[in-house]
Amino acid sequence: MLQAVIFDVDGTLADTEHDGHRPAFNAAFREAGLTWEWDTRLYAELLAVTGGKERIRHYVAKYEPAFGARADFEERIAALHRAKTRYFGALVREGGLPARPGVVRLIRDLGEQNVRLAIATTTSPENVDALLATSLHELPPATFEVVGAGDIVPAKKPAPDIYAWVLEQLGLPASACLAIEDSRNGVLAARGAGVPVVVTPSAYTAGEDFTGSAAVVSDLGEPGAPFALLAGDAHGHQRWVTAELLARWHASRG
Ligand code: XBP
Ligand code: MG
Repeated sequence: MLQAVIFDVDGTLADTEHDGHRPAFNAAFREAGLTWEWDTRLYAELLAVTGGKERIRHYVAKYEPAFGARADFEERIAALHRAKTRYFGALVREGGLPARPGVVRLIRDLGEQNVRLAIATTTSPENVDALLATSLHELPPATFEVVGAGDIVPAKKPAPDIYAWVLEQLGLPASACLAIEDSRNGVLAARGAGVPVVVTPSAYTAGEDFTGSAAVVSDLGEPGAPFALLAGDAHGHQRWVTAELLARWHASRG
């Protein structure tokens, strides 16, 4: 039986990367006097690495090796990331990152069906708080019983560690849970921990390989704005994701 649903944040609860994280990184670089500019094409490539500090380190290793050789490199990364988190929070509070279609409706439905709710994300806890307070303000406080975020585990997605941590906090086996993710890295993390997963691809992840997922839908859908089924079986259900449809996908996982 489905006892808990574990949500990813970036790309899943809201489309945060293009108009949120990416400009926040660029603003932090400018503030530090750096001329680095992550455009859409470059950011799509850099998203292969999850976690902001990890993403900056990866960029430096590939494109700015001289910066990586500085003695104060790790402190500079930490400072850049602190600034980036500050800019991201400000962008979220400006209100430009709405919840994706169906997110609020589905979370309410799951709560009414007494399905437990959790978060498993690589993003920083401050970013989760900012999104919950703005884009998801319609949800009551403490909607998510467990929030696994940021550096709480050292190895970020696609490693399964954040899912393993959340399962431990929930006190549930992986087989009692279902994850909702938007990326291949997220699918690999959930499946690596044994958690079945449904995918709602986002702008940057559309076209990725979601092998191993129970279903892929364009978004969670709303009555009047149905999802497109991209992989899997809708089991004759109406084309918006409900607690009932998640339970069907959970029961039919391979
Ligand atoms: C999301 C991410 C995050 C954000 C940046 O991946 O990769 O790292 O882009 O967040 P997922 P921080 O949705 O798979 O969890 O800068 O706070 O690390
Ligand atoms: Mg994601």
